[in-house]
Amino acid sequence: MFVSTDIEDGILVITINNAPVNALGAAVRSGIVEALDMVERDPSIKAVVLTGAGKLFSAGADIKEFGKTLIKPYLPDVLSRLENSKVITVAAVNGQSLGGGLETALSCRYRVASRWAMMGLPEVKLGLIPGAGGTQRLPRLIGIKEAAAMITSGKPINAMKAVEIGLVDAVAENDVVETAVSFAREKMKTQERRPLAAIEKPFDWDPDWLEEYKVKLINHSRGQESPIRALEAVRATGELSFVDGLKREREIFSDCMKSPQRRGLIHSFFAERAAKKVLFLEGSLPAQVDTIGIIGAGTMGVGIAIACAAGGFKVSIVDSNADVLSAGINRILQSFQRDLAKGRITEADANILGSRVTAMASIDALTDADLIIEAVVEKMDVKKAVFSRLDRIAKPTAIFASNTSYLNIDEIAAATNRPASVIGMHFFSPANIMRLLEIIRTKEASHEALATAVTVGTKLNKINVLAGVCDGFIGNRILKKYRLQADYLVEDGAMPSDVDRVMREFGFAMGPFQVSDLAGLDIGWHNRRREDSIRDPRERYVPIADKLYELDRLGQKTGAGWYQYTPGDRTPQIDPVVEEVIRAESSRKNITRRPVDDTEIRERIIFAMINEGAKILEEGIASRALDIDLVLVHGYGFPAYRGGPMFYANELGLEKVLKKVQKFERDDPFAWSPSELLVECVREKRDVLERV
Ligand code: T1G
Repeated sequence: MFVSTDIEDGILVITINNAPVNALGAAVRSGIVEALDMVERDPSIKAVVLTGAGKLFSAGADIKEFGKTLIKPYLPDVLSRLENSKVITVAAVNGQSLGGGLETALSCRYRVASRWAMMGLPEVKLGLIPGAGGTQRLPRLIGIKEAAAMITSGKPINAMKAVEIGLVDAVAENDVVETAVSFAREKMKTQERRPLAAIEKPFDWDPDWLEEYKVKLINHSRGQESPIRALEAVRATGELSFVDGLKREREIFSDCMKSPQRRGLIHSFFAERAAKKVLFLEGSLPAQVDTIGIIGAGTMGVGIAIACAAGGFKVSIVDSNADVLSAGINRILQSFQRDLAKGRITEADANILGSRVTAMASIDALTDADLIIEAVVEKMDVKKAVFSRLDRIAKPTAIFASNTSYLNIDEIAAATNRPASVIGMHFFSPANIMRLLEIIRTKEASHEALATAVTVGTKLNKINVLAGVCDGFIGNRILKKYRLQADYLVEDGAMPSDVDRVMREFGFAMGPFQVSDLAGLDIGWHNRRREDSIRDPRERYVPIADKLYELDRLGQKTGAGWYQYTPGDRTPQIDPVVEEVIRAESSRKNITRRPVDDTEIRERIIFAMINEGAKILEEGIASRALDIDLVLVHGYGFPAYRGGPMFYANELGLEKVLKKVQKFERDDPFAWSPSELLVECVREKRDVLERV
């Protein structure tokens, strides 16, 4: 039974009951139609209350149906029936009401929400637009400005905001269904509201505003089409009748459904959920973690502390430098105050969060910690010293995690007497914002230790990705290949601004040289010096960045790096000095600079990422291709609508990718040795880059 009905004194209560998220699959749609047929047949029914079973109202259309032949009744037709019901209809929004779920609520004449209900139209995040009347009904209810913001951002709003803008009529203090039933009884006595379909156009219709909004949207969307297409559908509310507007919405929806961006974003959606299931850890019990110790009150330590406190843990943050520790604690408390000021948390929440964090001057105080995360300087000897000391003072059951972004954690584990309890938890800065967490599976790591890290990561609302030990794990290892190709392209004939532009057009927020100027050229310089002793002599080395570093051009923080900057303005400006350094370097290496077109820039960078990802997969550093996609999308700005490098390779065609890799290999055999897995997939005509 996917839809249950219950008649209470003339009120028909329809409950959507399709675990886990009340998705509006074919059976649910048929169930709603059968319930509405009851209204037609039974004159004793005077009103309808529609709600969801469990904690959600409905998560909308069944995403698993996408790309398959749709089964009748189609959702837009079901909702038209609901909207034109001859009795009053009230949605009792008992929880999250998203996509088609909110469109269903909009097709009811009234809406009553529970205090914790969230309402949104996240379709654009799936590469789609609302396809069951949302772009036509919502603007008619709350106006184009509020509606455009909800529809093009895909962000949900809470019940208080929903009341404020008129999306819901009341917020239930107690049981939302009971409140909705009483609300329906009241409305039965009065002249009921007209259906939204009967409203000619939004009350604040303003085509000029829409044009201005569209420009901002295009600048913000980084090549993602769905927000712009959704705005086209919103525009129809002022230019077309409701019926024609629905047709326009359906046309645009169908276009988006066919788009590669929809495939990429749906892949990203399901990949994120697949990451919650670490198959080899199923059945492994995590350790009980109440207190988390964090060593190092620098940027990473502070971010991790904020995330852990927000995740409900007691946090002991340690730094031997009193000034650093004091500054760190202040930054943590200021973060909670900022959330309070923005209305994200209450005063009570801020106090609770603050009370969870304790500052300590010495790691000797971490005797109660169940999990200890070190975020000290990226030097192996320092980390080893910290861990061997921890070994002596921590609980025998305590689990140790290093936040290192590239050091060998097997080596760190060997410095302790508990290697099975030593893992990596690589957070991404800012650690309280970035959702990605690389959990590093060391050789000796126990399943309990890994399961503990996954459980803690989940409580921190992180996207957990398991990675094996190698230089850079998954993300930084691929990033290194990305950076190398960017440097090679500049030495061959492109300019940094060409490479950055092509990467932005591909969908990255910034290109590699802009990123370098933001992070600081000193970061890259120290990384290269660390690698000097281990760099393979066959690796082509480009010293242009070193030359800029030696000129004290560290990027935005010094007003000049790969670009120059006007004080107070972060806009990168091409600098002739840099172009001169680049030309001199090419000449010193007897490289005859040549025109490098956009296709070569894009393919050399993206295919280098794909090839390295395939090697990471074949080596077992990542266990699934989707894990690599998640790391690049959530840690390195790879456009989600491309799905990630591995999904993108499948979309391009693996044979095409391999052919290009082999072409580039002729110029640089070391940089472009093809992944054996990629070769195998092409040989076996597999269309998905995956280990079998
Ligand atoms: N359809 C099918 N399965 C869904 C689903 C959906 N809409 N939403 C979630 N699931 C699955 C998910 O894959 C996972 O499955 C399980 O439910 C729990 O999900 C016509 C066309 C609702 C906030 O974009 O945002 O309506 O891995 O782990 O963390 O205009 O799920 O267990 O097998 O995410 O508690 C628009 C998407 C659809 C909402 C709950 N709606 N879902 O989060 O659980 S398009 C959305 C979410 C549409 C209309 C258009 C979240 C959630 P499994 P979960 P959660």
